[in-house]
Amino acid sequence: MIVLDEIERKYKLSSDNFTKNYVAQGKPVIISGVIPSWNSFSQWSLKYFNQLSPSLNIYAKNFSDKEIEICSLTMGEYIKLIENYEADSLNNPSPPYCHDLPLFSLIPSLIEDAQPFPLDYLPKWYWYKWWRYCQFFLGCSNSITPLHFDCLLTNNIFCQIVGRKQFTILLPEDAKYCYRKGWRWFLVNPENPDFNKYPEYKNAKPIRFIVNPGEILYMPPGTLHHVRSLDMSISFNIDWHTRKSCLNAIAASVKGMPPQNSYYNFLLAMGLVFKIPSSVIFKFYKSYLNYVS
Ligand SMILES: O=C(O)CCC(=O)C(=O)O
Ligand SMILES: [Fe+2]
Repeated sequence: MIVLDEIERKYKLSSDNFTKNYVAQGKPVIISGVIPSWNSFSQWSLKYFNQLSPSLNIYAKNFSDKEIEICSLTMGEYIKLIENYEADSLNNPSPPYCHDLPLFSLIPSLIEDAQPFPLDYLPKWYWYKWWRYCQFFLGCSNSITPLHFDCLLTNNIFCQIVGRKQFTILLPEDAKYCYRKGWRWFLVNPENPDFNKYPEYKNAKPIRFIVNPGEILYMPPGTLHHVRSLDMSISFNIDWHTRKSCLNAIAASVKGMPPQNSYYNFLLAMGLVFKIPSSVIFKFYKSYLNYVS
């Protein structure tokens, strides 16, 4: 049974409250009242990105049952595909999904549009050039990210700037009912579960809600999520560890985490646990941001 809207919503949550009642408890929450004061909230659109950087080379993904296919194109070409699809979705193919793009590093003028970023939600280690850890998601309505968890078992602060997204999430303890494929993907489609093929999914407790423009979603490590864009959408996230989540993630190396992921978690532990500054660690971590696991 799907539980609708079984997620807490808080207005301008303080960092103490966030840390004590959500991060420490492994509890998701939607936070409003932060993004609406950012320039991005009133200014970002695909047209705006196109004006800033029409010839920027980007990549986009097609998710199929078997694999993730990656294509490369320019921002200008991509935006044209989206505009055509949004204008007439019957006669234009669904564009690929621009997923996990480090756009703050590619177009640095966007950084000032996401201020004041709530840095006090994050460990201090991330404060220096925090935006380098962010990944963008640009896509047309009906873009879908299939069910998965974030591969380093990080916390996720997900910022929805333009358009709405429907999330179906499951807490980590329900992973065993969702038919895992590899390390991070799951075979069940929570929007239309095939109970004949995946009978155990009947035991799972999916939670479904909409994240509106201007809202932040916090997901604890290991939260399974399936995401559907309800509109043309612009979002970005920051995946981050606490000392505790980082050590838990390293412990997961013996539970099938791919060695490359363990390497990135080891780097983050060097920072969060052994206090090596992020200016040193980032050089080695950077390749993670183009890594499709
Ligand atoms: O917005 C999406 O489509 C996917 C988001 C996601 O998977 C994430 O932030 O980890
Ligand atoms: Fe994710």
